[in-house]
Amino acid sequence: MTEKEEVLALLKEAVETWNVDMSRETAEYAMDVGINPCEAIESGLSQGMASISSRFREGKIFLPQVMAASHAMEEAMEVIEPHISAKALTSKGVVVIGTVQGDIHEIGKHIVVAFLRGAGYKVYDLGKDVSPDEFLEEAIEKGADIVGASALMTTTLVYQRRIIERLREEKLNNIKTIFGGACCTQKWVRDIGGDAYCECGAEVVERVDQLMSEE
Ligand code: B12
Repeated sequence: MTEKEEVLALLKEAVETWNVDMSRETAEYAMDVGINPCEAIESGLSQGMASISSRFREGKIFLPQVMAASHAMEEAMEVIEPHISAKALTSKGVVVIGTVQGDIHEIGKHIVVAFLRGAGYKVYDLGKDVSPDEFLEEAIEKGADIVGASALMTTTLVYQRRIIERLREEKLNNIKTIFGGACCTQKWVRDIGGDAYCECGAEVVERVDQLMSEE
C-alpha cells in the first residue's frame, strides 16, 4: 500500500468508526502531505459514509451511530474545505443551492458546494429544509445562473419538481437546474424536466460547466 492509499483508508476508517479526533487529525495529515482534497473526500471520507449507509440499511447500526459518523465526516470536511477554495478572482457563474423542504441531509450538498467553489463558482448555500419559494426568492435576488437542490428521501423528492414548477410559473426559463441526492435518479430528473442530474460530487463541476456553456 502506498502512503496515499493508507491515508485514504484511514479517512474511511475514521468515518466508519465515527472517530471525530481521528477524522480531523487524518484530514490535517492528508493536507500536510499534499493529498488532493477532492480525492480525500471522494476516495476516503465518502467511502466511510458509504459503508455506514450499508450497515444502517442492514440494521447493523442505528441512527445515533449514523449521526456520530456524520459528525466525524463534517469535522474532516472543515479541515479539507479551505484547501479547495478557488484562487480565481472572477466568478464562473452563480449557483444557488440547498437541501429541499422537509429534508435535513446536508453532507452531500456540502461536498458539492466545496467542489463548485473550488472550481471558481460563486455559490450561495441556503442550508437545509429550504422551501421552493425560498429557492425562487434567493435565485432571483442572487442572480442565479443555476439552482441546485439535494433530496435524500423519497418523501422529499417532490420538492425538486416543485422548484422547477415555480421557476416556470415565474418564467425564469434562463435559470438552469441540477439535482442530486440518494433517492434522486437520472430518470427522475428527466421526468420532472430538470436540466442535469449528478450522482456524485466528483462529477458536479463538469456538469455545471456543461450547463453554463449551453444556450
Ligand atoms: C447521514 C444520514 C443521516 C444524518 C444526516 C446528517 C447530515 N448533517 O446530513 C442524520 C442522522 C441526521 C439522518 C437523519 C434522517 N435520515 Co438519513 N441518512 C443518512 C445516510 C446514512 C447517509 C447520507 C450521506 O450523508 N451520504 C454521504 C454523502 C456524501 O452522499 P450523498 O448525500 O448521496 O451526496 C452525494 C451525491 O448524492 C451528490 N449530491 C447530493 N446532493 C446533491 C445536490 C446537487 C445539486 C448535486 C448536483 C449533487 C448532489 O453528490 C454528493 C457527493 O458525492 C443515508 C443513506 C444513504 N444511502 O444516503 C440515510 C437516509 C437518506 N436517511 C433516511 C432517513 C429515513 C432519515 C430519517 C427520517 C431518520 C430515520 N428514521 O432513519 C432522518 C431524516 C430527517 C429529515 N427530515 O431529513 C433514509 C431515507 C429513506 C427514503 N428512501 O426516503 C436513508 C436513505 C437511509 C435508509 N436507507 O433508510 N440521516
